[in-house]
Amino acid sequence: MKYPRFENFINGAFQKSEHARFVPVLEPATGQIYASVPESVAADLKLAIDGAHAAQPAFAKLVPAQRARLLHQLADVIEADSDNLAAMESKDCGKTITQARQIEIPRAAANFRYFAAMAESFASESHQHPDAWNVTLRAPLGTVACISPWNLPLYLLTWKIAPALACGNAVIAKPSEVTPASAHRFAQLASAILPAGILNILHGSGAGIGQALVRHAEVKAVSFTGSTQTGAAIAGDCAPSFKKVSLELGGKNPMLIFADADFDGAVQAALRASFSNQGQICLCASRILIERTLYRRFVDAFVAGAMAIKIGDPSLPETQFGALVSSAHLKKVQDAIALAEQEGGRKLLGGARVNLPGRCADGYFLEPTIFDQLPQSAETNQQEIFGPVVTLQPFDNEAQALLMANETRYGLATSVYTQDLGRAQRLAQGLQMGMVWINCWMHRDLRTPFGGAKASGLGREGGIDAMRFFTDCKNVAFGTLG
Ligand code: TXE
Repeated sequence: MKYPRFENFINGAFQKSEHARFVPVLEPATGQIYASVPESVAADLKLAIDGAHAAQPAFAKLVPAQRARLLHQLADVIEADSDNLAAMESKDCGKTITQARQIEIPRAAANFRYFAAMAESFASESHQHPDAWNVTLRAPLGTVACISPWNLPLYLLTWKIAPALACGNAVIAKPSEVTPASAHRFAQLASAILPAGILNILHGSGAGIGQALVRHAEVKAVSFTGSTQTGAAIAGDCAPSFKKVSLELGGKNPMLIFADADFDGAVQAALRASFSNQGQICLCASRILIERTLYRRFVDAFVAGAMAIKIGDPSLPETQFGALVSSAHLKKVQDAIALAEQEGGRKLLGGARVNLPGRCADGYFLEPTIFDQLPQSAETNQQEIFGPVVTLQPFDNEAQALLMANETRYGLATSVYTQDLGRAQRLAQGLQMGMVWINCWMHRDLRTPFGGAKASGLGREGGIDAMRFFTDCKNVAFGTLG
């Protein structure tokens, strides 16, 4: 059987990668192959680098309003194609069509709208001094790499591409080889808008074309979202040439629920935070810490809420919980569940693969899974699982909650549920995280810095931080004469 091929998009055209092998792309909800992508090789990279290098100077010379216009056009075509893109994303990732349609594809368009506005409003600083007048110039870097993962494919790809283009760079993007469909479609849509060479999309594995891209001397910066382990390897590959690198990595995010919290609101937030996108969002909460006086009541409500989540065919609008992204990832999460049992955890819900009838019979479905009675030191409470597996732990007071929240190597995000403003302020200062939400979860405002502390990353993206990352600055001091 012949499957559609998601060819590379290089220098304004879809290019057949003559030397490449093709690797299969599977639909997680069915386990069936439905497309293939090239395992790109050095010749493909050279073509992309040459095209980007030739096109970028003219792109950098566009006035901000012209670049903003192009970014708005990219948002327009995503919006016009949103039903199709959402269906593709759902099929490619196993995510629910509702999540793709209501959250991810609109957000991909919003990324371009926001950074279109940034392109026009990004201002240089000037510092006056009696002896000199300082002006900080910011220039695009040239050619940059955007490497994105499989959990929110178009949402995260555009989160990187949009600021890179807003600043006047040429982009070589490498989407995850597991979920290449929406990047391919986006290239089709962008081909009529962007000058040739300004956006290149290379498909293939991280170890192959991903590493070659990161190491290439002409690539001036790497923006990466993915695992902590891969982030460390990329940082190492960037170091010899002092390449700029931005790393958005894994997490083991706690949610802290105090006895004075709005109970129903906290339970609903904990359910969304634990099981949205089958727990495959870096911002998902995977450790729920609950004040002991509330513990039993919370456990009952949380387990009941999780039991009511509707697992099913992701393409159906009523489905709330779809498939995991791949059989390899399903196995990884199943191994983590087995480990939690070996570590003495009490399984309160789930843990088993789900066998759906009909077309999804071979899909990678797993029940929402809840454990408690695991010590803080257990691997299950320390290592990122990145699936629908959450642990519950009681705490006795604020100091203990803070200690437990901070006691992993990660530091991405946390949520605190309390009505006590003083406590919220103390915790916001004490939590070693890149992002703290008080009485909310995953509130994302594109103007705010996004990223993690400790092993959760390096640098921040979003807002002005992204514009600073994708530009180089030079300070010019004009001495005051006479
Ligand atoms: O991620 P990788 P994987 C976590 C999650 C998951 C684990 C592994 O725990 O189970 O990572 O997932 C490319 N040079 N997250 O294997 O390896 C790769 O091709 C250049 C958290 O998918 O980090 C893909 O495009 N590129 C996360 C991207 O990097 C390389 C989201 C991510 O792959 C490369 C996803 C290399 N040496 C997984 N190696 C989050 N923070 O949201 C790989 N790649």
